[in-house]
Amino acid sequence: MSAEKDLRRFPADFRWGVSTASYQIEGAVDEDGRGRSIWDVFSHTPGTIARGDNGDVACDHYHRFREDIALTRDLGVGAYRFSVAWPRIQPEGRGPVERRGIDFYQRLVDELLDEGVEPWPTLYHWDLPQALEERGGWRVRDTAERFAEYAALVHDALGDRVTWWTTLNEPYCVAFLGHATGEHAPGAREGHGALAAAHHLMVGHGLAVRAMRAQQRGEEKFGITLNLSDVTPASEDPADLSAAERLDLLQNRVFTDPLLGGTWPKGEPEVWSQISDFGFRDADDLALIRQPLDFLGVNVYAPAYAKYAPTADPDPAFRTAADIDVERVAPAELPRTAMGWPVEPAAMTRLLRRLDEDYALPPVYITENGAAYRDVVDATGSVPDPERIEFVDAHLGALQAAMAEGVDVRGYFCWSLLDNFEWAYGYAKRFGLVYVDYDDLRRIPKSSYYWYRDMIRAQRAG
Ligand code: PNW
Repeated sequence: MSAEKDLRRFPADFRWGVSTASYQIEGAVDEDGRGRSIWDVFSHTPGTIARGDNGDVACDHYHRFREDIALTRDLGVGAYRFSVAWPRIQPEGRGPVERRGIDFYQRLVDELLDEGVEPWPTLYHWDLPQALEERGGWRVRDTAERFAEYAALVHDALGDRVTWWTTLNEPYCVAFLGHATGEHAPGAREGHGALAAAHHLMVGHGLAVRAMRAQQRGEEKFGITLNLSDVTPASEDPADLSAAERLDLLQNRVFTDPLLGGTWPKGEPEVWSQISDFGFRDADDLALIRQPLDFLGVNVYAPAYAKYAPTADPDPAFRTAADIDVERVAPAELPRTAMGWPVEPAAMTRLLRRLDEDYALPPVYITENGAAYRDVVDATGSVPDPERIEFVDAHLGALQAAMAEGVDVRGYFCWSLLDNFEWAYGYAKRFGLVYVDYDDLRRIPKSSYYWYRDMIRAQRAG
């Protein structure tokens, strides 16, 4: 597998990285003045997370970040994507700054720079201060304003040594999993709340980019990360074709049309008016959302196949994303990860091609791609994970195919450096290149870690 001639070749300046997120790895939830986030509250609510797990300790990265950065350095990646926990910086989501929170991220960034790894912070990877949730959270515009203030605070503290700034991670998940299906914090199932959240997240992004650009000191880059899926109709049946359009609209175009195309989301007009009598009209907001982007982060996991499946008994109060008469299906022959997600690398090529056709794209970075498998430590103390190697390798091949067609992809970040708190699935799902033993928090690099390292090294070898 790792004979050098078989390794894939990428441009010399292609950026290699790994990704993590604050609530999934940090732990230390009560330390150094950190306020509570919606994920603390949600994960401590019985019935929300598999096995009753929570992020109180997680990987204890808050105390072990030097060890984790050493692993990142030895992996040979040029970049480390992490997120900043808003409630460490502003425990109440507004007002006074917690200096110790700023200090932690300054130490983290300094350590990364000392080890020759470029820091790629994301300002929001889902841990909203609970105090803001209690004032309406992303359903209200005030949260977008507060987000921009917080972004400016972090940018002011780190802008002298950080070049790459990402505002939001996956506003789709925040809006729809958080407010429509209720699988994620704050666990709401309230129809229009999800669309209100989608709108305010994008407004918050626009305000934050504007605020950070106003403070810009040097060669800085501003972007956003979206989770996008290639959507295929389950059949040629017109009902499935329009089901696929609706799913594409909700999963992708709600965000890509305004952010990249500068238009409100397009799609079947009657469906759109059905699911959105909220917002999506104001021309000033559209201009705000459509800030020029220096890069687009795309998180790619699984393809979507859409089949028309009328909701038997639609709840009029819950007529939204979760309820658009679409069933997600996938061809039975596709392999599945431990998440049950179908694996189809070619879908990544289709997705990137489609984005490139529809929009004038800024440079694209794959900011997450990876898979959960049932990893175990074997008798020799190693963790063989050939399926993950195959998954990543095949997706790199799909990326090369898109690049060969002219899509401007500049980098790839594997999700994740470490096994971590996988949201509603808790610690049961392992996405890491490094195995974490949750009894003693020992880190054990999996075979995919060594494979990824060798692949990156071979690129350097020229
Ligand atoms: C992303 N979905 O989450 C996140 O950015 C990571 O924090 C997470 O650990 C990773 O992917 C793996 O799940 C997603 O249901 C969660 O469509 C759910 C979905 C997509 C992405």
